[in-house]
Amino acid sequence: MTDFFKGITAIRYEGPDSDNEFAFRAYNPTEVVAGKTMKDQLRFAIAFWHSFAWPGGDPFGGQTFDRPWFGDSMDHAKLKADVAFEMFEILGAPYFCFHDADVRPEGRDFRENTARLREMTDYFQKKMEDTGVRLLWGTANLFSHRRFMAGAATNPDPDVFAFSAATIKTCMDATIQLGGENYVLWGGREGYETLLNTDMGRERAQAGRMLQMVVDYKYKTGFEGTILIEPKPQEPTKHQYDYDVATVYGFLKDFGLEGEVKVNIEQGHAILAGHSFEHELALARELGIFGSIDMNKNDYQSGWDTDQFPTNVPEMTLAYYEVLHAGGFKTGGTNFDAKVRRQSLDPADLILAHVGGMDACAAGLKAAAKMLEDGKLEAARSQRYAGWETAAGKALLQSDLGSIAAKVDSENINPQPRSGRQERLENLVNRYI
Ligand code: XUL
Ligand code: CO
Repeated sequence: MTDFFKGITAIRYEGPDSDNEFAFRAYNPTEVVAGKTMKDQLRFAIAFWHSFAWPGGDPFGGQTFDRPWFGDSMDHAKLKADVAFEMFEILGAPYFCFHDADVRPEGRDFRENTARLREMTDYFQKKMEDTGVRLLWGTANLFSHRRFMAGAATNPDPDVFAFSAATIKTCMDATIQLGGENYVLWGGREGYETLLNTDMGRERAQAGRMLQMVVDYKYKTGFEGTILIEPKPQEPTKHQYDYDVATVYGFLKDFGLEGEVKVNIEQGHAILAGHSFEHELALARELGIFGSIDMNKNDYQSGWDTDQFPTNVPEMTLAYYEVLHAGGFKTGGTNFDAKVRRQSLDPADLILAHVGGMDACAAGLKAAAKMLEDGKLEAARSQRYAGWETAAGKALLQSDLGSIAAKVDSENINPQPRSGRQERLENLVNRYI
């Protein structure tokens, strides 16, 4: 045991009336909601990078956190892992997620990076066996080091493509060794700053080829998890090739991979793309590529990726409504890709940020389940489209412009506008929260 979280004991469910800051009010892991326990519905995961690797910097200042594991040695990396697993246990979090660069110090070259990642993977494996905590997904950090400044797969330099492919292989190997349920590819710097120096067609083709290699390696190794792409519109590059769910689907179709790869949708990225989170979730469901979620919220005024913990229950309700609507998570889950603010220095801040996030998600899930079970929202939606269920409505889609014109003329079809009832539906949703 380290003494980082000294005095903080395991967080338990105490119900909505509890006055204890260190207790869950909504998240009751064993309570059944929509046919499964909340633990199995929500499948919470802790993001290693934000909670343990991020130093607290912003564009105007550097490190604010003073963590005993900040340093470049393998001993520091192991202390970081020790503290992380202590936090997973305090929170009762069933999963975690990591990038290679979060868990091992940067080496001199690929060989040293790989040796260090292997050593840390073995260290993690032992901890996972001891605690029962599992890996939701692994991924490669192909964006922080300066070698990736012009992209990884989309880099103009083939050596960077090679280094990236080799690194992805090692991260997939680590994910497989740890029984990971998914492997994630977030585009990082796969995009461009200016067309003046960019061959967009070539870069997209390189990214498509890299993705095909990832899928091939999945089959070669027998990895049973899901390959996920995480869309994001800007930040770091001005034009990202994986802008949003629709763009990723077009990309997958282009390279024939729409049956092989799904999406990990992040709330903050949806907002940056000018969408609501539920729009992205619903579209992924309709396209058959819904996989997993990164759960945070973005500030609605500041316009960059602030990665804050979710606290807004009405937003969570609409999000988990879409998750339930999609049939719930299969290999996916709820990964807190969220960081405490740079002034939140205390170990307790780290714990309580997650407690609040888990409670907000749980409250949203419960409201969403009530809404789905009650069926009023779906009934209203069905009623709005009822005309398409009639024989005439169905026949229309099999017809052609000439026949339709003749029919509209002969039957004097003269549509009368009907209310969309938006406010009534918004009022209805609030009744479940
Ligand atoms: C970046 C982001 C990443 C991915 C994993 O905005 O969300 O942390 O989730 O690389
Ligand atoms: Co993310």
